[in-house]
Amino acid sequence: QVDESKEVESIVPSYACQRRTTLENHNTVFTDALSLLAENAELSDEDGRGVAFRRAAAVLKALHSPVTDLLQLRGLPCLGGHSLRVIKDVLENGASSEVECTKQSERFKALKVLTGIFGVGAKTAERWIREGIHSLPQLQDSAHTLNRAQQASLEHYDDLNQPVTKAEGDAIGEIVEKAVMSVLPGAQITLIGGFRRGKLTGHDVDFLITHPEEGREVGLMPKVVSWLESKGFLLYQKTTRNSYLESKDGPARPSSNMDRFERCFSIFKLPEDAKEGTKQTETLTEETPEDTGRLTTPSLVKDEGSESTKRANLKPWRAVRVDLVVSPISQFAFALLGWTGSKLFERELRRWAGHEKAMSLSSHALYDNTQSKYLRASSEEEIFAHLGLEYIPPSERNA
Ligand code: 8DG
Ligand code: MN
Ligand code: MN
Repeated sequence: QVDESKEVESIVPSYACQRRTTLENHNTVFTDALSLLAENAELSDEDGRGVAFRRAAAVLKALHSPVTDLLQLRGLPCLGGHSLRVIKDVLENGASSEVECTKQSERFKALKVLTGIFGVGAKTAERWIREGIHSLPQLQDSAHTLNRAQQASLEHYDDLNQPVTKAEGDAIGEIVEKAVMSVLPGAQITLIGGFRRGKLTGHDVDFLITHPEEGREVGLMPKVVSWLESKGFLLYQKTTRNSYLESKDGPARPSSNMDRFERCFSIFKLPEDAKEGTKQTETLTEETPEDTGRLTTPSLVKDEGSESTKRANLKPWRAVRVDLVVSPISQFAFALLGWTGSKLFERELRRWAGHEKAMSLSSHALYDNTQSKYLRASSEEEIFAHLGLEYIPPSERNA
């Protein structure tokens, strides 16, 4: 339905959930700059500014051609003065001085290194930085006791900060499938998160598990986790049980952003040979320049080592972050929509629901405040329809 002609760019709708955003981005030079400023804002506890930069970047991601002149941006939504200055700087000088400055700042570098530990948020990193801790060795030398998640993540820091490929995601999918099938035959597993949107790499792999018969999914997670643990596939896991049924506030109005499904944050131990099985169509190998080039994450090992030492040190497995979520079939469509992302797309869906439709959307339900009732849905299409939005498929939710 989207008209491909040039004029359409001047009527870009303002909510990201009204737009089709594929992975084909013609404006990476601008969106990378804006995303970095968004990240810096988020890491500095300035969420409002972070969202503003994310929205601006998302608008540029939705354009069908590269921006070459500021005039082309006239009439586009979500581009505030600050974002426009950044874009102007990039257009005129090839880079934004603010972005370059941020990238090089000790504070930003330290925030990145420390929040690279799963379980370390902006607030913790900030506290450590104030105490003079800027690097992983400094953290290890400090008297701080880390929690279990932080310890496990620090132990596998390099693995966890190396992007997960689709092939690795598929290999994990096979393991999860085996686990789920052996503890509850008939259960259904769906790949969610970035890989469902068609991304080629991600920071983790996300799965949603359900069963076509309501109630059969209850208590499933601990069994899946036991199976995985018994087979040696887990380096770390933390399961949180479903807190949805016992909560008093309405399901569409959770007390926090976190939803309340039974879920498991985990670190998988993915054997290299498990990856081979699903890799026929993949050409990426350990030797590709792209692969070695991204080994730039701060290393705990002080000696970087030669290429051959690195290869000799290659473990027969690697650590991968995996999120598992279990939902009852009655909430499946909401969980699927809520966990497919992107994060900005989700945020915009909820904002649209609240501000434009007087509805509350969560990963559990959709509540219509005008009619004072929950709106049921068994597919994502139905949820978009309830919200008065054109259906956007996962591959076009990459805002
Ligand atoms: P990536 O892993 O490929 O880098 O990106 P992603 O797959 O889009 O991001 P993600 O951090 O894995 O999150 C996937 C979706 O899950 C995202 O749209 C937000 C949603 N989500 C919830 N609840 C929670 C939660 O409690 N924590 C996180 N991290 N994500 C959540 O619905
Ligand atoms: Mn993910
Ligand atoms: Mn995730």
